[in-house]
Amino acid sequence: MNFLSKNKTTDFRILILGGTGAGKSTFINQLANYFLGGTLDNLKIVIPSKFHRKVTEKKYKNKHSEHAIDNEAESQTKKCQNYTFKDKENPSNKFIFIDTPGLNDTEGAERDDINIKEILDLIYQFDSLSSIIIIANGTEARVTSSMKNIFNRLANSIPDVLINKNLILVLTKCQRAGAPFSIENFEQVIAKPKEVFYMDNRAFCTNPQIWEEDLEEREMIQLKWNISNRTMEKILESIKCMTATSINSFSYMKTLRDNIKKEICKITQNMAMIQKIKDKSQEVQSSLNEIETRQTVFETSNGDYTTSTYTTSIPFNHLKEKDKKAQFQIADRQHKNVTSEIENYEIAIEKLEFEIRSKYNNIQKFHKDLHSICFRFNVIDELQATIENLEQSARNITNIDKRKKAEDKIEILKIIHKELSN
Ligand SMILES: Nc1nc2c(ncn2[C@@H]2O[C@H](COP(=O)(O)OP(=O)(O)OP(=O)(O)O)[C@@H](O)[C@H]2O)c(=O)[nH]1
Ligand SMILES: [Mg+2]
Repeated sequence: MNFLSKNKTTDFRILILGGTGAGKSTFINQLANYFLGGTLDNLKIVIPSKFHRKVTEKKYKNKHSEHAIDNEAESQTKKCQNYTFKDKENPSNKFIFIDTPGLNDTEGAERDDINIKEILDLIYQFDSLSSIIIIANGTEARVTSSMKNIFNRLANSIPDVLINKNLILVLTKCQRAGAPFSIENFEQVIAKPKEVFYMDNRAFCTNPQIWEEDLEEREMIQLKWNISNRTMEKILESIKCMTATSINSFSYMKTLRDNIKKEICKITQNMAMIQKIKDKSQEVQSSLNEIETRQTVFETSNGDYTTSTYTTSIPFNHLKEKDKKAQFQIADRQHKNVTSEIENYEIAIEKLEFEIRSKYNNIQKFHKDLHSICFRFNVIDELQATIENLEQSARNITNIDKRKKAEDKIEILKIIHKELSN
């Protein structure tokens, strides 16, 4: 079933997501065999793995970013990578699958942040995205925390329309009958997929020496191979039926997100500036107290200055009358200068506070706009996550000054978080 006019060329861009080791890269190998006419005796390898260490297709050589092929605990795919295949029915159409690194792996949260950023930077470069395929291990009953983690963090940056209408779930390492994976749980925790497919891409995951020699084993692998190919065909049909979501909504989301970031950054700067001004103002205030004390008032017959009972380190009573008057005038001048300095500080603080108010209003407005495109987006949760990350990093800073600076920033962000939560 071809829903597209033969004359029109279309690029289908499909983002593959999933936890570490779910089978994303293996899925792409299976896909490559579907497109390139691979067979069990002539496997096409575009991404190397434990049993197939060499890429057989010239076009895909040096493309992959697999590392530590023998270490299953570590994410093997290190970078996002596009794999482009021509549509069998209409070769001017292209399917561009994007393999991504698995998140929440043994390399820690910072690595995940880099991966999330990389995935987002990549999709923001496209003009449209046709589908998101989530690959999950069908033998696991529930959505893993890594899956939840990836999805929640990415879904904040993906328009609802793409998740509601163009999400495909592929369960690997299993077959439809008896797969323990709970779709209900997936729908509750992640989202309702448009379609669910099952496959066991075992040809890439077992030692070929064994099934080459063992007839029964080979029959079983062949059967799974055929099912995988038919499933691929259905997946591609499903993708073709999906309307691509224009990247305009992505770039608009990105603009709004960047705007929020800028406003938070400006508020942070203004708050830091206010603190500095307050410190300075306090210093000046204490010098004002000192001047006021010194501005001890003299009373004279002509009444242009008055006397006080106060005595300072300057022994006023021993000064000549004209010197007393000079002292008074110096103190008086200083008093005026310092008072106006304090007033200027107050004006500056007021101006900065006014700016902060308007930044908070802007954030609310951007947040509302973002929320209408992506209901999962929540600036408060994101800020909370940023604060937690910063707190974790701050704990590892050994330099006292740098640590204090980081802690001050965290305090400011906490204030912003509180303000936005109200
Ligand atoms: N039996 C079986 N094993 C699979 C299947 N898909 C993947 N595997 C195995 O699962 C492990 C991980 O597969 P990958 O394809 O590298 O997983 P990935 O999602 O790309 O992992 P990262 O790149 O590390 O995030 C490998 O040992 C594969 O051989 C499948 O459908 N059936
Ligand atoms: Mg991989």
